[in-house]
Amino acid sequence: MRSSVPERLEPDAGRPVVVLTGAGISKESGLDTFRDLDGIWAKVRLEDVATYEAFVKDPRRVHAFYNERRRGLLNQNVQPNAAHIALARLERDWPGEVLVVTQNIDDLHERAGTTNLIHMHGELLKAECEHCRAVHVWHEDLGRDVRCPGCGRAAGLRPHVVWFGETPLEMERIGRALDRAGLFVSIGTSGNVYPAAGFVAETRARGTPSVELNLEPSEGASLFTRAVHGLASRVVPDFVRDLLAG
Ligand code: BJW
Repeated sequence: MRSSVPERLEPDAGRPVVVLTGAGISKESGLDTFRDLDGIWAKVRLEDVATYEAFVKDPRRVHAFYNERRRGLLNQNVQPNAAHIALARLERDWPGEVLVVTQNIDDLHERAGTTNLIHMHGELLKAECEHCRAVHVWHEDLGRDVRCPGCGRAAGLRPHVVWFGETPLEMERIGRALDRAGLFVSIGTSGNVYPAAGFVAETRARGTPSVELNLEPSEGASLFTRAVHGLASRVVPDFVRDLLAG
């Protein structure tokens, strides 16, 4: 059987494998993507829910948007799929470091068993207090009347997510990992949103091999060393199996 890992991609275990994931990896778990025809931005304008300005203008609307998505994520039918599970296996069985950098705010990578993980766009199951800056694990609906369990003040809690115009989380750690990476893998992301969309160009400039695993060619598809297009639940387990087989 033909390997899905081309020869040029066999990475040095002394350098990290950096995996970027996006909404496409969670689609088969029942969570919507953003820019597909049936995606979130087809139902709601991003300017109305995914900027700080929108939150200041209409906090009830923004809270309602994230409350609905939080309830959806906590639905028992939403579970990690074969792609999340394969990445957890890669971290467990690969002889070197595997770092998963996810743009997703769901917790499906953690639930699958991935531990070396950065949520660069935040986490839906956390809330941040604008008064005391504390971040709390949060599974309930948020609203203006809810008090921060840390400082006790109302009207300060917001979803712990990164909106347009805000700085993504842990960028220095991501930058250091990309500098050292022996392989960059991008899964289920359309390549529209920066800085994540620029990671492939950064690694390419250093001569680091890269692979895209996505349903269709992303915006940056031509920059990858190799691309495999198909459902994440199929192409990711195949890729991980072949990488581990050497
Ligand atoms: C499947 C599949 C299956 C489907 N199997 N695949 C001009 C130029 C450059 C940059 C800018 C610019 N103007 C403004 C900017 C900056 C801006 C930006 O990028 N804007 C663009 C729209 C141009 N970026 C920002 O503001 C960011 N901050 C920033 O840049 O700060 C400055 C800074 C940079 C660096 C260091 C320090 C400071 C913040 C971006 C915040 C993004 N936030 C959101 C919403 C919040 C979280 C949430 O509510 O969930 O994050 S937007 C939304 O898009 C969400 C996602 O994480 C993000 C990426 O989406 P993703 O994951 O790619 O999803 P889709 O739907 O686009 O793609 C899914 C893919 O899966 C598709 O290709 C499908 O085909 C595929 N797929 N099913 C495999 N089964």
